[in-house]
Amino acid sequence: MALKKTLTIAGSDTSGGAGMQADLKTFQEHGTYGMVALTVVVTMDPNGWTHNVTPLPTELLQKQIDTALSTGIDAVKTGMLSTEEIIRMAGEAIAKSGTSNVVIDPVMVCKGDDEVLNPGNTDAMIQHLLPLAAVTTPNLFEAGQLAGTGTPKSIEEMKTTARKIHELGAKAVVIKGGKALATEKATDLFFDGETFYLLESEKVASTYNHGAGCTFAASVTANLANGLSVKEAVVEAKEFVSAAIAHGWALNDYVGPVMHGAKSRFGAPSVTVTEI
Ligand code: PXL
Repeated sequence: MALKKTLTIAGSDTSGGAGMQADLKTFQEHGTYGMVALTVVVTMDPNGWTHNVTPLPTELLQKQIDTALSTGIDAVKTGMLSTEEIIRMAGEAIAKSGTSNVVIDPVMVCKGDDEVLNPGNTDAMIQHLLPLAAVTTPNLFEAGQLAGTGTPKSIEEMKTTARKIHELGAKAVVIKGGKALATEKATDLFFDGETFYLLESEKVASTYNHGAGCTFAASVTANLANGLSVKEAVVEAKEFVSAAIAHGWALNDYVGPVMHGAKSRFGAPSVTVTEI
């Protein structure tokens, strides 16, 4: 039986919760065939868990991209890209792939580290990636950086920000407010270019949510590969990641990854979708 082929162009989170590890686990859970073109390897200092980002040679990234694209892919997502050159290469790869199932997760920082990887990356993502995006999935900080508006703090500000990101070329935008907004529910905003929707689930007390962003975007990617509409894809992704967060766990004293396989094992919390 042929499976839908999903590619992530992303970094390796050696601790296994985020990055391409999250993507592959999530692709698997959605019944798609996962492939990786690896950009960087993130390692952690065992004493204190400071992140170190080691880039791979760009020729090696190109070889991986060529390998994966030669199989013919059904959907692609981007994660941590780290330099302007890599962002440009990712854009070229996506254009060459011929698929319109493109999810751009505009990763700018790792959780816990608030240093933006490289300030020039934001402009490069705007130039090379957003115009190709079927969906882009920024968190509040990333959305504010892309739109040039500063971090949105309310649903109204998220709507303005989403509209700006749509004008930059992304066909649809999900701004992940999650539990960070001062709302009762964990709230994300979905804009399909015409209509705004609130996606809401119960807030979860757990702080073990490492990898949630990657897991959400990878779910959307797999869902698009499987033929869901963009709206269906993001709603299921919110269910999938809500279950994963609800069952987050402590890997060690420093990091608590989400449980990528939670939805199939335990079911998912309900998500409400409201047009606003
Ligand atoms: O969650 C953002 C992220 C993306 N990709 C890689 C990471 C992280 C954060 O740790 O390590 C490879």
